[in-house]
Amino acid sequence: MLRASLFLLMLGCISSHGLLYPHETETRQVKSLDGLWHFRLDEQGVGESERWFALPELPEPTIFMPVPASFNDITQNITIHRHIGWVWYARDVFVPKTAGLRWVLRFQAAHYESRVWVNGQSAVNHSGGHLPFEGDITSFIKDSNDLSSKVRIVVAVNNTLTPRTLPPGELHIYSPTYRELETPFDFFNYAGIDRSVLLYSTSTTYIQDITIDTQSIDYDAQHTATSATLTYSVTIAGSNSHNAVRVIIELLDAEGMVVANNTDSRSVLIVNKPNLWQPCGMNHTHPCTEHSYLYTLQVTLYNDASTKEILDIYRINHIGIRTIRLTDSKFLVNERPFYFHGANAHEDSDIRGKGFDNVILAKHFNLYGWLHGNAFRTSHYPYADEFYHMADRFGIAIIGEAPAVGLAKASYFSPETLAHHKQVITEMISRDRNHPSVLMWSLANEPASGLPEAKDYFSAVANFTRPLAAGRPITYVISAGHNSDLGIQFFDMICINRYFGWYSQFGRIDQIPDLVTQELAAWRQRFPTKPILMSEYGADTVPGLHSDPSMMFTEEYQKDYYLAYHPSFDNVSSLIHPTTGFFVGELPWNMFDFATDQSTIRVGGLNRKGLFTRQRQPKAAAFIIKHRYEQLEAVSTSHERIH
Ligand code: BDP
Repeated sequence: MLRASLFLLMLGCISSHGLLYPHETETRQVKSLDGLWHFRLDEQGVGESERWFALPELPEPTIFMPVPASFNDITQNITIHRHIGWVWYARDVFVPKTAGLRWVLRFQAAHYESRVWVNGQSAVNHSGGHLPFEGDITSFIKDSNDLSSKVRIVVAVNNTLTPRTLPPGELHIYSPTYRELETPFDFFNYAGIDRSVLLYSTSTTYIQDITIDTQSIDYDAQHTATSATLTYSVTIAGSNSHNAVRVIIELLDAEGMVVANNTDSRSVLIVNKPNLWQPCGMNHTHPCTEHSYLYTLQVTLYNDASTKEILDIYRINHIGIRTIRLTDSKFLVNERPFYFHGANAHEDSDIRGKGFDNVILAKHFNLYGWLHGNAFRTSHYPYADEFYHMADRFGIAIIGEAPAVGLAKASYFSPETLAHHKQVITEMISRDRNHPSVLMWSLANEPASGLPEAKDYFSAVANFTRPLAAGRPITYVISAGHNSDLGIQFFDMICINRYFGWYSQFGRIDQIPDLVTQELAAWRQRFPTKPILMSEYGADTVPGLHSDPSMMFTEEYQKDYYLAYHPSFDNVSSLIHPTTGFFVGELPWNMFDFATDQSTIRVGGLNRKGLFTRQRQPKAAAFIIKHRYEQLEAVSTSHERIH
């Protein structure tokens, strides 16, 4: 209860409502606005002063631009590829004006600064590249008897990053024709409307937000779950929300049978003999090609106690009953040790850039199934919602990461950045907290955490996030040394990225085992009560390049590199050594090759540390990792209750 009320208190300060996924139901229509939009660059940055948002058409030259997609790689035009600044999108749509309905225009994400006009009037603005935003556009919709009832949507998006954005960046203007955006992170700054645009309707009194958590699970002596207690809260908003509305909350099992219900907007649901959500790829759970057990939460809003007139229905079809608990040395899911073995990823693919695509989504999960990979970090920003829906279904664990990558300088740890960091953490948790697959929040990647400024900054980030964390441990991912990091003391887990034999000890596979062993031992010594995860390790590999003995960049080197790390992991694994181990997982960098800025270390503008190419074909090391994960799945875990 204390946690819930703190959560509401925080929401009072920073608005994050309206992040429920736009599902279609009996009372809600969803209209996709994906497709080809009119598009143009605004190289002089004059669009707003020239009021392009109010014109019947964008001024020429325009081209067709697919939505969703990053705009950078769609054409052969290098100016579009490397454009920094404003771009404009426009399209028309017909929306029926219907009494009692509100229409909401929803952007699943646009990178980075967005301004949206509807019929020439400002409708919504947003700052941040990886989370949804929306605006109620009902007042802009004309009567359908009016033959000019079309709705014109114009969007301006600016990809310029600054020392105050997340991720940060710095624009250098060297001459009128030479501008560069310095990006202190290792992926291409793809931009545009890179996730779907939706129009959805709700009644004017509507379900605005739902939170649900597993509070506890009871077990019998065989560790079979006998009952579970879920806490939930439903927020109602709109015209009639303060009057006599009635809400019915029902939990449906996979067959659609109601297994628990309640009529309070904030209370508990008790489920007898629950089927637990399990992460895949453990000896006691299912393979990553099969599904976890999911319930559906159905919330029905009636206009009064007589329950005659339904105002709104909303369903969350990915409710998983499970608990998470950390001990000094283990990551427990449903009170049994969980071991993260998957690979990090990026939202990145040919032509689309960071553009969301169901083809890439389905392939992503098929390849994790093939690899026996049971986890990924949403490095280095929150991914499209659909990734979380799929992860819930397959039981793939997600470490949800905030877009705070590249906090590389003292000046970036500013009060303005901290305020924005809190905003994106609030938006991320509000959007993702109901997904059982999200097992941990990572609040930054490789910040300069050895700088004195980092200490207070991360203390503030941890204090802010802890009451919102919805039962998940919090962490950030560390590149600093075990004796220099100043911030992780405030967090729950140690996640380290290490590149022995790649960014140091070039070509010296033989040096890797001792260095990894020493590194893990040193962190353990400093933080004896925090489990440790290897959150990145990897080597660039050009597919088809071979050598024996293995040399850097060859497929053989990538294989040898991974094989050299694993014995040191196994020596301290919490799975293999239940009483002495403290190491809870390994995430290679990266699952797929991905685009970066051009540089001398990025052949063809790609980071080539993928186990798979950018086209999703395996390199030799993918088979090494697959074999290892098959073996890890065979390690059985104790079902004794662990204290
Ligand atoms: C790590 C970063 C990751 C990079 C990787 C690399 O967390 O974003 O892509 O190094 O250099 O330090 O491959």
